[in-house]
Amino acid sequence: MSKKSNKHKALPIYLVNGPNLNTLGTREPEIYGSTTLAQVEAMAAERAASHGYALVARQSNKEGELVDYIQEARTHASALILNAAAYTHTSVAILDALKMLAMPVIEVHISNPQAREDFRHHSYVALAATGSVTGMGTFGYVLAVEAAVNLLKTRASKKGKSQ
Ligand code: CA2
Repeated sequence: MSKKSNKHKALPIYLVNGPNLNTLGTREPEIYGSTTLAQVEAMAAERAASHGYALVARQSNKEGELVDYIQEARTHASALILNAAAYTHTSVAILDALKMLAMPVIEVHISNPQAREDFRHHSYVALAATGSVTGMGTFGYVLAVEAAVNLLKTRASKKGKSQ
């Protein structure tokens, strides 16, 4: 009979994308590039795996469903990477859900919202995020994985020192 390993397995990194990002790579390539969401998720999963983390990818066009995914992350994830898309600029519900998380939260935007229309300059997500990656194109998701892993390592070593 095979013995079960007691070795602690890290919870996955959650990658959550908001409205319209399911059509990534198919329109406005001058702003958002030509990489599809499936390719973005694969790139992020590959980078997470290189650090020993699984990646769970979710996308929804519905605000309430995004809140559900954030709540799911609370118990099932070690870190959250979030591009809330247009809800970034409008959703107090997403902000309230994010405030319940005690883990690294990385806000991602493919474009640089600060260089665009005024209504994109305010981010509710930023009020609860650990940090943001913006304006780096879809490679920003890979940078976000690096940032999440780095924060997790720093938190783990701080925890180890205090024990
Ligand atoms: O730059 C980003 O990643 C954004 O979160 C994208 C949102 C926009 O409302 C934010 O201000 C910045 C828009 C996503 C729309 O999805 C598209 C998908 C494919 C092509 C064009 C838009």
